[in-house]
Amino acid sequence: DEPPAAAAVPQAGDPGLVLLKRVGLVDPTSLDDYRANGGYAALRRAFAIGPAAVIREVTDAGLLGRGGAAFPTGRKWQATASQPDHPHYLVCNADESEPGTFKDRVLMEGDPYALIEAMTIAGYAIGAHQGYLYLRGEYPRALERLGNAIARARARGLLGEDVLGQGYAFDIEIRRGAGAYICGEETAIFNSIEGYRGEPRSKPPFPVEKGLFGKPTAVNNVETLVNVLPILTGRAEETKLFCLSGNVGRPGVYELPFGATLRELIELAGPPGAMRAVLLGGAAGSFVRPDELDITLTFEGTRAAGTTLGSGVVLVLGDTVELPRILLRIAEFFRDESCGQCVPCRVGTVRQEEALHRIKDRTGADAADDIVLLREVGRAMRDASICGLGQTAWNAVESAIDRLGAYE
Ligand code: L3W
Ligand code: SF4
Repeated sequence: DEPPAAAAVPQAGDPGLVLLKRVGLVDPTSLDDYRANGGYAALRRAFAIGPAAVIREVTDAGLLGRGGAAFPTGRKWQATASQPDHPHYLVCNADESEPGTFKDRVLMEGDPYALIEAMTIAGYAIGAHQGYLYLRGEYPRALERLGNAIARARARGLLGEDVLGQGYAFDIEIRRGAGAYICGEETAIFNSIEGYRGEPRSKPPFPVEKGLFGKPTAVNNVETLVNVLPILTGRAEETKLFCLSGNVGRPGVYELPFGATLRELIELAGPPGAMRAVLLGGAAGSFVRPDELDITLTFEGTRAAGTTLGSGVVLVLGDTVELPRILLRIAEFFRDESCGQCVPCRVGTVRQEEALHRIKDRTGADAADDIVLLREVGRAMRDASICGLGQTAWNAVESAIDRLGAYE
């Protein structure tokens, strides 16, 4: 089912907005409206400066991937562009399944042409002629709007054999996920598009070398791609989207310049109530305490504080939550979503959930043995799992034990 409408944009019209500037203001079905509001200026500039200069500008801007892992986008594009093997492919990861993440949905529903333009620029930069947009299956409105945007762009020569009359061929196909979290993992996306089970592949080789159909592929998150538009049109200020939810007055997607603190973000949603903790980075992220709200919301700032910015999830837990139940829910999620391909994750996620069940109502010495077990299982999952799901399945539980004193 489509998630509930938590994706309000409380800041619509704020002049500080860069990525969300058109969301809520333009008609997302109208190509003319998009063009009247700055649309396709970035693609024109890309054609004017050429693919190498596009990659250089993205590299110089220091753009880091927004899907959670913060890999440098320019480096990824350069590595793909320089591969001698052809064809090259572009894949947009729009699977957005991290619990608490709904920023890409807001971009795709509110400003779909921006993603189509950004994918065209990325395809041009890496020398691809085909792009795939792998869309979360539970986003029917995004599907409709993106499908409409692609069709209109094609009809107006902005996709197809000769984009903007520049002799460059590029088209986009939408593929829908079918509800599996693991299909947001980049190599599982390749398998899914190729018609196989959505199971991750071992890396290396990285997708830049052997990706979709075994060919050089750049995979980028929606927000990452949309960032390329302001980079090419000279809007230098770098911002980040945050998905604020839980015990806050106005949940939604907020856009802030890098450098704001967690406290400042939470206060945008109204005066905060008493809180037990904040989960940063989603189910794969970690908890922080209410006395840690001065953490700077940058990739480095969150790393220095022993947590992660992840995909931008900020889930505020009020002081009445039952933490053991939340942890059990997270563990259940990972057990359910593990693809079962590798032992540490397939078995570890089950053992983690069992241990959390046993200690749900226990504290202190009564929980100690199972906490030792959780740590051992967690270490095995982190060190030996094939993909990010298993590697991060213990993060939130570990942080609840170590930072929040769960079960003390
Ligand atoms: C070329 C190398 N490319 C790495 C590429 C790699 C990938 C990117 C990041 O995601 C994160 C985790 C959670 N040459 C390369 C290279 N790459 N080395 O860089 O790679 P990696 O492996 O660090 O991470 P990943 O497996 O892509 C794991 C976060 O994702 N997460 C979030 C999930 C959900 C969403 C959502 O719903 N929007 O993001 C869940 O685990 O934070 O850090 O492209 O190929 N030497
Ligand atoms: Fe599948 Fe988990 Fe292994 Fe990833 S870590 S490949 S989800 S079993």
